[in-house]
Amino acid sequence: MKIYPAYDPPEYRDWVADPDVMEKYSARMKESELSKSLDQLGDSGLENIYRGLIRARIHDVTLKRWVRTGVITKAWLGTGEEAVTVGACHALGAGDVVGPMIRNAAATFERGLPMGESFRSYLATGDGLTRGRDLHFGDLNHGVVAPISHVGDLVPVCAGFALSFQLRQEANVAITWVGDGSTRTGAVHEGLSLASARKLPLIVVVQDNAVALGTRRDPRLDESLRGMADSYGLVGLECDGNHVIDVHASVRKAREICLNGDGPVIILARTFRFGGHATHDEAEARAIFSGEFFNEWARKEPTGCFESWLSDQSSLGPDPAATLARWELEETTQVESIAEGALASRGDSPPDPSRMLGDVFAE
Ligand SMILES: Cc1ncc(C[n+]2csc(CCOP(=O)(O)OP(=O)(O)O)c2C)c(N)n1
Ligand SMILES: [Mg+2]
Repeated sequence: MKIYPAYDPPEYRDWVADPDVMEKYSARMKESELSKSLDQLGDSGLENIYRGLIRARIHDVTLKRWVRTGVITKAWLGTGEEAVTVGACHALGAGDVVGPMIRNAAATFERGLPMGESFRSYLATGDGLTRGRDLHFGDLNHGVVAPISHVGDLVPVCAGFALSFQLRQEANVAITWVGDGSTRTGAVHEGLSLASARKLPLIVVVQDNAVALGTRRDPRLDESLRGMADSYGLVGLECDGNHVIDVHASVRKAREICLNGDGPVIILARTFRFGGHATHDEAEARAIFSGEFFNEWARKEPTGCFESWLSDQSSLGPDPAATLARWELEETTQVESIAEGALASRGDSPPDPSRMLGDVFAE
């Protein structure tokens, strides 16, 4: 993968696949659930996942470039956590519903919503889904619930979607992501309590990056997160959030459990986000952990590791590196063109003040 020194974390700059990390990464592919995922995905599924990881990265690189060049003031990026979003989305069925957090933005375009909607929302253009009012966009036509700001609140919302699937006897699941810190909110507890009592087809991915804003996770929370599924009497799975096929396998399995009537499922995914809460607090986020901690997570960079594993697969033809480079270039060119289109909208389609109060619901 191409490195963008001006925008990528400094630990990525001289990134090369670490033999120890890759040995474990490849060994995991032979585990039964991961093998099942590989069989199900086939060559085209693996290509799509790779392209999805690249899309997620370039989407974020674009936003960071816009922040650095003064186009927008800040952005909420998922740098380092791409696999936990992309792997999950590629394990879903057509009628499933996703409730992403704002840093799982890739879930919107991996579920078919045009990526330009993300850029238009950031740029507040009048032709975007929120017509320039907000960057918390979603579209139920694509099964994407808007990633609202209130952390944890999408758990009860997605439990509601899961309840509707159950009542209508539709073979779909609802999935949402929640941070380790946000698992402590009342909303998460209420959503999980309802989902557990009604055995709803709900998957909650606990995206555990060991930090909530400027607060490091208390070691006691480590055990508590592991025990979460038990405490609700649910099935709990764990996965390496940086291993895109491990994430895929866990979500695929969780989906089977849910569709069998044995949901909900909580998946604990360990990962790490470079760059902190958002682009404005990178320096503060760096002060929370040691340099070695950042280096350790950089070695497990999800796109590079998957690319390195793919480059050893004979199915990519006689020159896997050239095939991967072509896929990366195609995706990058596409994202750049979408970004250009969104920037043009900023001039062509400013928000219309007369429509600002439309689509607002209140009681
Ligand atoms: C209900 C609510 N409380 C507080 C906040 C402010 N806030 C935004 S992100 C965040 C920390 C979230 O940490 P975590 O859930 O671990 O997610 P991470 O950012 O680490 O992925 C907080 C407290 C909020 N957005 N919503
Ligand atoms: Mg966290």
